[in-house]
Amino acid sequence: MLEGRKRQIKDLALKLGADDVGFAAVADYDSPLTPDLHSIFPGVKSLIVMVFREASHCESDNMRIAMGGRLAIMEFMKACDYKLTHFLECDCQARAMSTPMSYPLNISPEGKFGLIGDISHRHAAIAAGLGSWGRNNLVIHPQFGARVLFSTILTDLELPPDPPVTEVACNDCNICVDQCPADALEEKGKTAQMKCLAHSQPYGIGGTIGFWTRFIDSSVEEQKKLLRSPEFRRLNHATSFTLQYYCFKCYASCPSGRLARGRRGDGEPQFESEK
Ligand code: B12
Ligand code: SF4
Ligand code: SF4
Repeated sequence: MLEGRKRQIKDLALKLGADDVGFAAVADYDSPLTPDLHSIFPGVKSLIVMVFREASHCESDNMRIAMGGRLAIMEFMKACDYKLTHFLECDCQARAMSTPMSYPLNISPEGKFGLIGDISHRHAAIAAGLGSWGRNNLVIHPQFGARVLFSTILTDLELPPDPPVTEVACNDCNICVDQCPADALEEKGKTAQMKCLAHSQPYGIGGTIGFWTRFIDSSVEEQKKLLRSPEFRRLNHATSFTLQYYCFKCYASCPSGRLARGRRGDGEPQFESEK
């Protein structure tokens, strides 16, 4: 009965367009820095994690192309989240909650000003048997590699969990570390978040605070110039369209999954060297 439900949910997620889906019991979600899931959803029993592969726009040096593609996948992921929660509530008589794939974030001090999500999709993906940690601190899917995004749905349905991935997909080639323009991956197992942030989101909150601080300290003539500067235009653009990433290097340069085609189970080799 429970296996049948799980099969139905999995089929729907794949039919909607997810590249893979995994299931975890709430007890297996082990993310020390993020809130207890019961504080979000009392009675939560299972996590359903969907995987979405990102296409090659993330390799482009043109950040409007890279970010435009990211915005498209994010929109699509949100629609899949909506449809799956709707199915769980209407067809399975369960309670279900979708969770933000990245934003909104808790921007108060206890959320480290937006550096800690209300749920960690990487830890959810690990619990749901969808990958292993890479040197880039991203979760690498056994078939599709690091270039995947995750979304997580919480439900009070008890669903049989998937076994964890035991093989490590990262081959320690160090490409991600060498490619990081901010030297944010020097320490194994820890991203230097502020270094990454300054580089990957120069027109985020840090850039905005920096701009307005300089603005306040400037003369009226300098202020007029600042308001016409490319910097202000970029800040305004970023605010209008949501946060913009200016770096995808550790994600796009990772060779894992580069050759994978199709959906899970097709058995494609993971690394170029395995071909
Ligand atoms: C805040 C945030 C950021 C912050 C902070 C990142 C961070 N290191 O935590 C900044 C802005 C720096 C950032 C950058 C990026 N992000 Co981001 N980010 C998030 C967000 C919203 C919350 C993450 C969070 O809560 N972190 C705090 C806690 C959970 O992390 P932690 O417990 O300290 O665990 C860290 C380490 O301890 C380590 N770790 C934990 N256990 C273990 C065990 C082993 C063996 C190892 C090696 C490491 C390890 O992993 C974590 C990484 O630092 C998530 C979405 C979400 N809600 O999950 C996306 C998310 C993590 N980001 C993502 C991506 C893709 C990126 C970027 C590539 C940017 C881009 N252009 O897309 C970079 C990659 C940076 C990097 N290499 O670490 C994806 C990752 C997908 C994947 N395949 O893993 C996510 C999951 C979004 C999504 N919905 O898919 N991000
Ligand atoms: S997103 Fe860019 S700056 Fe941040 S860790 Fe990855 S390569 Fe470094
Ligand atoms: S680029 Fe190499 S070292 Fe970095 S995560 Fe990918 S396989 Fe591992």
